Amino acid sequence: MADPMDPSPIITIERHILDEQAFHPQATGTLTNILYDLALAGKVIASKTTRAGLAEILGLTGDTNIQGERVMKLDRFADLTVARLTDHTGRLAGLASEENAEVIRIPEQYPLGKYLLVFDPLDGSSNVDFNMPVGTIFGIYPRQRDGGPAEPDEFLQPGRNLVAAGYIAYGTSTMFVYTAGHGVHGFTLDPSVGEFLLSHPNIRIPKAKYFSVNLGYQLYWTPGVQRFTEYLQGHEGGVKGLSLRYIGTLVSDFHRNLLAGGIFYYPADTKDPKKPTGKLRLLYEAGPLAFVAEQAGGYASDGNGPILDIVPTSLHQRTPLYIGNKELVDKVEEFVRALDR
Ligand code: P6P
Repeated sequence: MADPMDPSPIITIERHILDEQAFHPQATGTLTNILYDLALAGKVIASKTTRAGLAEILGLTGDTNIQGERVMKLDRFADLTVARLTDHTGRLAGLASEENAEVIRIPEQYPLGKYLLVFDPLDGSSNVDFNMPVGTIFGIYPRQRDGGPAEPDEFLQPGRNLVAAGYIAYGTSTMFVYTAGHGVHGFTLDPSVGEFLLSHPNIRIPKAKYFSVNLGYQLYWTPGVQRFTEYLQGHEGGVKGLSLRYIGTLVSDFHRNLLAGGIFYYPADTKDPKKPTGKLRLLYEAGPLAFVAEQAGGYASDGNGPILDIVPTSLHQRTPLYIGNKELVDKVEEFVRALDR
């Protein structure tokens, strides 16, 4: 008879990685601690996103970021929160953020570490004013050089080099989802104890139920992508029974498709000079989520080949993104090869 006083196994992020220690023989605990730093940042950001309407941090700062996007107050708060909770620990040699044109350097008074952090501090921030879900995306790379602060070129690594990646989804609950190369694991924040607890071990993407795309731009897609969209809608031998779900926050659309099965895509836009290679950024959006997708049995492509094989040429480079069930992502590559070449 189980002891009623014995709590069910409470598995935190730290305990989970320690339990997985066998997979990480080289682990010195640094990676664990970076994930823990990010989990703390997530709790701090969540404390604001759940009260955004009250905390007078709605609205715009009046600034514009490198993307040419108007910076929301919560964007700036999230960006500073991640940077301040990770820049002094001696675990990182530099950071790259969607909100900062240049690499964020480690302040001189702090030691340098052996990892690089890339992140989108508040993905979907334009939705904050409408009480829609938002998220934080992160990726952790190994340094390519020893000594001295990380220079921009050290960040231009293919996603295949990622040692860990994941996201924090600020929705009806706050979830921390990560992979360190041995499966994908989800933790849900228990506000009563202020800790992320394992709730979704070994996530594997199930059979597709959804497709997620902004059909408002359909006229501007290539013939191959238009044909793929018709295929998803069941035309001419296409897939039957998929539902369209689109929130307009990459993290939320990806998270639903990861847990329920489906594909998200944001194609290149042949008519918008701002989006000739799509809207989403390779280094700190598509790359980290592609690592998660592949670790969960899915796949991510730019329409021609794996996102994880693309070597970035600039920090804020954009890419078309097709991510989710492998059989659906393979299909869009087939239509692009047949109709767009
Ligand atoms: P659209 C949010 O602004 C974002 O960067 C992603 O989170 C989201 O998937 C996409 O843009 C939505 O873009 O053009 O459909 O509004």
